[in-house]
Amino acid sequence: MISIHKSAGVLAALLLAPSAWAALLTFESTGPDAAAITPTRDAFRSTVGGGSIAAANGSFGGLRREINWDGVPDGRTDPNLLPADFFNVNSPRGVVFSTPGSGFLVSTNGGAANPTLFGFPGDFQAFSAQKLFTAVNSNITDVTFFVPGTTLAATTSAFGAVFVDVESAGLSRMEFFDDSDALIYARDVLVAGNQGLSFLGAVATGGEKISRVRLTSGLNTIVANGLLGNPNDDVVVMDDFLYAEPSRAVPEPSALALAGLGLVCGLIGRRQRRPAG
Ligand SMILES: [Ca+2]
Ligand SMILES: [Ca+2]
Ligand SMILES: [Ca+2]
Repeated sequence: MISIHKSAGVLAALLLAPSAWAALLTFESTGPDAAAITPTRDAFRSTVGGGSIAAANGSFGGLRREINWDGVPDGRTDPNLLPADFFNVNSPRGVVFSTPGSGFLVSTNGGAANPTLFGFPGDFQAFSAQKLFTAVNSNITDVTFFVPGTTLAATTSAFGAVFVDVESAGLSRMEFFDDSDALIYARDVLVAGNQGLSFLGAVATGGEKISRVRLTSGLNTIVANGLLGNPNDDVVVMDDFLYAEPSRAVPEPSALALAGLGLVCGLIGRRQRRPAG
């Protein structure tokens, strides 16, 4: 099942003047294997800048980034926690994670052709072989954006992710917040069935700036390898993250107009002196 369409964020419409944001273009699909969602992933890639082979730090032509977790070294994979800032420090890609839980885990391949991902042999498969990602002791992962390798706050214009083993409707979702922390997009992840894969991505088409992405992955939690937070609810983990290149949050044009010409020139000068990310 594949669909691409415009989706207004209904909740945000209740909170914001409709003119504050227009619409975001949704890319979503689900199915039993990687082939089922790859066309949608590819359409999302094309819309956000294209490319299929990553350069250093998951960069595609300076237009977008990806994280597939597969290159995370053994010392930072299950049972060891992944540092929240790994993808802005160790491999600078402009994202830092946070969670109400106790950290993050990347699964290990353990040298096996078909590793038992997170210790659950019948639940997960990789979209990109072999590693997956999850929060620990929580179903919430927040993603915030930085100019890659710096502490300068940034925003993105698009984000997408692969979800693994979504079996219950309404429990897994993706939400975007702007730099005022206002909700500008929310959508549930499509159900894939046991061990299936789901892709959900959205692209801002009206200049919306995404400052934070909240990923809710099921209702269960992974406490440790092979150990769930409760025996009953849907456990969901994630694979590839894809997003437009984070760029520095800058004042609105109207604010710039109020500033002196000298200040504007100063900003441009500083921007030009910063090395390319
Ligand atoms: Ca399952
Ligand atoms: Ca992977
Ligand atoms: Ca599940």
